[in-house]
Amino acid sequence: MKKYFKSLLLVFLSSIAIRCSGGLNNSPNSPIITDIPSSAKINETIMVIVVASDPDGDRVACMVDWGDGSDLAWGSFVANETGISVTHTYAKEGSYSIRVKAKDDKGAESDWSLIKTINVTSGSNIIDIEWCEVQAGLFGMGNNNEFDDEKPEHNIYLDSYYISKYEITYAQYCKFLNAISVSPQSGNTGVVYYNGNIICEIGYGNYWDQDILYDGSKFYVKSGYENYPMVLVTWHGAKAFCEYYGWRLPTEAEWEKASRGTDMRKYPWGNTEPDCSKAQYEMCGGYTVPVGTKTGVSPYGCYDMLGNVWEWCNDWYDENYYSVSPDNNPQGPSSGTNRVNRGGSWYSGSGFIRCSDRSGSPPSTRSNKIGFRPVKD
Ligand SMILES: [Ca+2]
Ligand SMILES: [Ca+2]
Ligand SMILES: [Ca+2]
Repeated sequence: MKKYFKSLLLVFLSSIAIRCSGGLNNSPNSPIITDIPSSAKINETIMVIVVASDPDGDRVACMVDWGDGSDLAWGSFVANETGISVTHTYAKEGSYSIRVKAKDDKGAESDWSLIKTINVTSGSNIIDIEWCEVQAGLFGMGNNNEFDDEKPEHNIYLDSYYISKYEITYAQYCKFLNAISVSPQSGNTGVVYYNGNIICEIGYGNYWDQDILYDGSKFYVKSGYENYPMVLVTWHGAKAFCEYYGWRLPTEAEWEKASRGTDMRKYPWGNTEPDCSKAQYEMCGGYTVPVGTKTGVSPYGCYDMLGNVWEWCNDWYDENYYSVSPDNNPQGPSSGTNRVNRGGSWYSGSGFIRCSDRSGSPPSTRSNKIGFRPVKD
């Protein structure tokens, strides 16, 4: 009996010894990339923040796979759960997948982290955008005399920003499609996916003469339509374009201020009714026209804020939002089913050709009446 206990004790002691010598070491968890820019320029130093944790509280080191074939190397060990900043520069344009792995100071390695994507563009401004500056300050938003979703009129303060003078054109969007190395789903036509979302549709059909086409390796614009506004682009596609170049979609408030300025005017040009010299809408016949053709310019110098194509905004659409909106840089409701469209299109009757008119569509909508324009801070 005594001997039995003695051997049990020995087993127990030896298991402690194994523990102390590290025999039961656990691998670190796969690290988390907590901060990464969505886009960068060639040769720009980018910084990514990684956090690695180890179940045993061991010191940890990380290895980053930058997705561009550069050598993999372990960084220095730091204390468990420390934010590690790592820097890199890319030599070529492209969309890169970044992932990270950790090891603890006993040599055990984690799995790779979830992948994050970064878009690297050439140092020059490869999409030529003319920007209109909108100064910081208050403006009156909404309209008490029109549809319910425009009520109540309310004052909003916005920080300064720049908005594109024109709607994004086929030529500009085509450049983007070629830069991100995607292709249409069905051979040379159909929808185009990027990062899991449909971003646009090309080869739309016979009645819609204008289009982007695909020759099997590159996108190109059907001749003569280069300066027509990009359409059949989803909210995801508008957003992806903006983010690729380091810009963003306007908030609904930013769109409205850019279109009407600060004096509560009904139209970008003032309070006189629209006509076909000022905007492209239903009365004028035909479809879209080249951006900047119509003369109804806004107080900040923007063209086609009304008509030609509706424009995607970043916000979710909520018809009651104006009664609960914060008065400082509102970002829209936190959830919804439709994203905001503003300004009306070539197909809209004059009642929708007003700066305060509001509308929305599901973010996956592809319409030949909806395009967009970007903003930047
Ligand atoms: Ca460990
Ligand atoms: Ca427009
Ligand atoms: Ca409306």
